[in-house]
Amino acid sequence: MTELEKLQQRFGIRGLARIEAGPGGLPRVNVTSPQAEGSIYLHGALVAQYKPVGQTQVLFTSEKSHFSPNKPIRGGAPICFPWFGGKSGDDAAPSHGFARLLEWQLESITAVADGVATVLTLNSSGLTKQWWPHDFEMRYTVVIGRSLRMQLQVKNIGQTPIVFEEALHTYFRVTDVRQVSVEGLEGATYIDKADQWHAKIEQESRVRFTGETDRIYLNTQNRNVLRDPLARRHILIHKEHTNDTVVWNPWIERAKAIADFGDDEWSQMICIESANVGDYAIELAPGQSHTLSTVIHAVAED
Ligand code: TA6
Repeated sequence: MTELEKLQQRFGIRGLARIEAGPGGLPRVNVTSPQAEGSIYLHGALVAQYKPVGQTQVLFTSEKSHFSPNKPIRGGAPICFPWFGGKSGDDAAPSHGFARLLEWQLESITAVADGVATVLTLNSSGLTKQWWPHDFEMRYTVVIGRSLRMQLQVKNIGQTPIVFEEALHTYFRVTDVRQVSVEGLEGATYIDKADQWHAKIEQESRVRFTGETDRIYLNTQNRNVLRDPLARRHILIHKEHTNDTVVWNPWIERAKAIADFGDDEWSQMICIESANVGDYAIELAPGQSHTLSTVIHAVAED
């Protein structure tokens, strides 16, 4: 029996959840529930697809994405941990940390009231300690149902405090990014990485996109609304225990420079990321835990 067959035998749920090989042979959990379908790769615990019944795909994954053990999948909801962006003082370290590069362990798949819950774990190891010399346990719960619920718990199982950054770097699929808007950011201070990292204050109740956008909105706990009028849909993004919201679109020139991103794909996506970065990085004493939570709810408009 292959490893995949063993996983299917142990965790598969007839008619609800199946473990199969995705592109590159990467194992993934395929969920088909009465309310929605979706897929989660063990590689990086990457939620790649989420599609409520009767609606179109909510998440974006690049046609050019790698599907290989030592590269991140481009799209879905990558987990950034234990740093966001580049690692300070270490140019050789992988962008956005190592959690999205490693294979997570499947702990359980269960039918729950609001869908199908998949739990994956990642614990510190000799490999992770090459990059980050701390002892931790991570537990990631993904519920695919009327909403997409993603909860990332980090526990400090070491003897000294740890400080880490984290984000669910979610790529939303949109009809045309030039026609969408994002609400819930008005009044927040943001770092504009596309404009020399200048600090600015968001003036718009509905943020629109007209060029490369790379912003870290600081100390904002608001619900966001992504409106996609051409898709006759809006998406509610609730978040708990996260203080920052990152909004990113590479636009035309940056898209061309990203090898695992199609030159024309920039118009089909927007990243709205629930994060704790910089001054809002998380500090845990030995034995302490923290859970970042994001709930995505797609609302079709008649
Ligand atoms: O979240 C926005 C960002 O930090 C951008 O600066 C850009 O680097 C993006 O993430 C993608 O990063 P990646 O390492 O996945 O190519």
